[in-house]
Amino acid sequence: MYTQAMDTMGKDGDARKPVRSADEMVQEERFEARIAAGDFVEPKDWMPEHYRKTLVRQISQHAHSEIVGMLPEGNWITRAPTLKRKAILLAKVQDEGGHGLYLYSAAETLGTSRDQMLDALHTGKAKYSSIFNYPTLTWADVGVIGWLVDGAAIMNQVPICRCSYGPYARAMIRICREESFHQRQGYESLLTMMEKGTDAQRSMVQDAVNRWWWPSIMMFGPPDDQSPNSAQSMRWGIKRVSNDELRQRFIDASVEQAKLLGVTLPDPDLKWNAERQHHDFGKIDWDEFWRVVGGNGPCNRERLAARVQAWEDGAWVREAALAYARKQEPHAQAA
Ligand code: FAQ
Repeated sequence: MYTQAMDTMGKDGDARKPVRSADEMVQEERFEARIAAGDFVEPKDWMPEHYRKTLVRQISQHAHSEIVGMLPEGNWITRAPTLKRKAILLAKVQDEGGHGLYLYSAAETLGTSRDQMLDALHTGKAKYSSIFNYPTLTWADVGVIGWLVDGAAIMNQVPICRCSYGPYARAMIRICREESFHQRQGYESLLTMMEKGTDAQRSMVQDAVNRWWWPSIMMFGPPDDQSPNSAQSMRWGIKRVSNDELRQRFIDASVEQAKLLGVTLPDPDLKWNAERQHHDFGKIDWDEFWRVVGGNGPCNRERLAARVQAWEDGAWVREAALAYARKQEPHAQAA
């Protein structure tokens, strides 16, 4: 019982800092100095445990978002209106799968295995972006996901190319280039429907914009004053720009793009504020956001079930790959 007084390591939720050895303090000072100098941190470098955990949390959530994010659009591959649109959509959905794989690899360099991360996803312990729990009801949803969802993703992810953790930053450079193509193809698909389509197609686009606008601006996460991870992540250079600032930049950019497209954004309070040099916007329904993040959005159960099913269906591939690797071992040893 008395040994409890010796528990100096600081438990979860305990604000006390764990006691550190002189060696650790020197390591931590060196680490902070490298962050301050803008150097990259690499997998074998010493890093504080909390920095490692924060990165695994964010990168694995990001990876899960990419692979769950394949589902809403994947739903339309067999129903794409032309061969050209089908080829574009196939490539886009495959790209999202590739992003998930780069990101799982980046997280693995921090000492967490892909199996551990996937287990957390499949058992509902891990988060993934709220946006992918909404349904894709019409073909216009596919264009709107490209325009708004990929657009929001780029706005959030370009600053991560300067993240202090090298493997994450490098993965983000390629991801952002591909996301940029995704955003353009979505916008171009909507522009075609708006300029050359029928009245029914134009109202289909407007309906999709009405349904995706608010969830898209929620993607940036809770307001800064309710974002428990932001302050430390910004100090460590994991996040470079705050949730609210990115949201504002995205709204300002989208207003102009909506005008060119000829659609209305579904927010009567959206207007230019000359003093702030930004657009003011209406109240975001944070209750809806937390409901979706908490597992009770329109498609949460369906999305998770689809990922679990894919994992189970792939069991034979994993078994075959392992059996093949075992068969190669004697050859490798002999060589
Ligand atoms: N959904 O303290 P903060 C894409 C959670 S990829 C669900 O502000 P943080 C590509 C947050 O995790 C889209 N949960 O957290 C694509 C935290 O919970 P925790 C994904 C959310 O980490 C396009 C809690 O709320 N992008 O779209 C969300 O500092 C089209 C408190 O929040 C990334 O992951 C949310 N929207 O900031 C694919 C980018 N927001 O972990 C297919 C990298 C917040 O403490 C088709 N991630 N939460 O239990 C980030 O930049 C950050 O992690 C944020 C959140 C900004 C998402």
